[in-house]
Amino acid sequence: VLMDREQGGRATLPDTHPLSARLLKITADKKTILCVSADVIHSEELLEIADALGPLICVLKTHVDILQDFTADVASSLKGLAIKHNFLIFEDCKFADIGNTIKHQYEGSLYRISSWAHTIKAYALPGPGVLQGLGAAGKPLGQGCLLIAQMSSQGSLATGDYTQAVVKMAEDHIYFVFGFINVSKISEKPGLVHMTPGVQILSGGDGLGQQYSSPEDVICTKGSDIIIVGRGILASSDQLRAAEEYRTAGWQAYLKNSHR
Ligand code: S5P
Repeated sequence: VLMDREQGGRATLPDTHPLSARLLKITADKKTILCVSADVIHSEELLEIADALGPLICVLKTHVDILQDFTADVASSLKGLAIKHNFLIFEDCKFADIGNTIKHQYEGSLYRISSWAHTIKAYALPGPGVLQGLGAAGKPLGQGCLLIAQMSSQGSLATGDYTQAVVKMAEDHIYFVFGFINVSKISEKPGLVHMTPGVQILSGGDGLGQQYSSPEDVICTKGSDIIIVGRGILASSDQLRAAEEYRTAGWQAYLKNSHR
């Protein structure tokens, strides 16, 4: 299994983005395919979650634009925690504009996202200029980008031909794009990582359009690589125990899938 992920497999292929390679190595070393989505509004809580759940995750997903009290110190603390616990930081700001505007949004503003987030995600809708804009700022820093190819929400318009066009855009820009936000596996390129939100152990929704699938369904049936879990963990009275439950469920699904 580890051979498949790290040595003989995906991580070492010549056109695998260094961030894919790093992420696949982290999953193998820490035995976790869990990305926690830390959607909280206070920085202190964000840092507490990053420190407490850090050992159990491969990626920490943030939404800095929902924090009420973001400062540059929060970003440097997050960076420190990512090194301490060996995870990647994924800032989930929505980039969907012309290249020039999103370049400013990415490297500037209060947040200076390109200086601390290993990855961000972008919509392909505006065309490849999105990747030129983001790449101009992020590539020299070694950062990468995920493209949103499908969404977990009910009635999403990101389906069919649109999804196929996103896959093509990703495959044409593997110097910067290293994976997808997706519902199911959509590319056969081994260097591209598939990350799926809308994951809870119990299926259902949130009444606002979110739809949940189980870790087993996401990994074994839909063929994704990484599970992104927010409220399944955050809303628990014991977040550490819940995170361990999702780590185990995800890892068991991964093992089951890779032994097929
Ligand atoms: O299609 C998507 C894409 C994303 S990035 N569906 C999603 O739910 N997300 C994000 O994943 C969403 O913004 C939130 O941060 C997280 C899911 O949170 P949960 O609490 O529903 O697990």
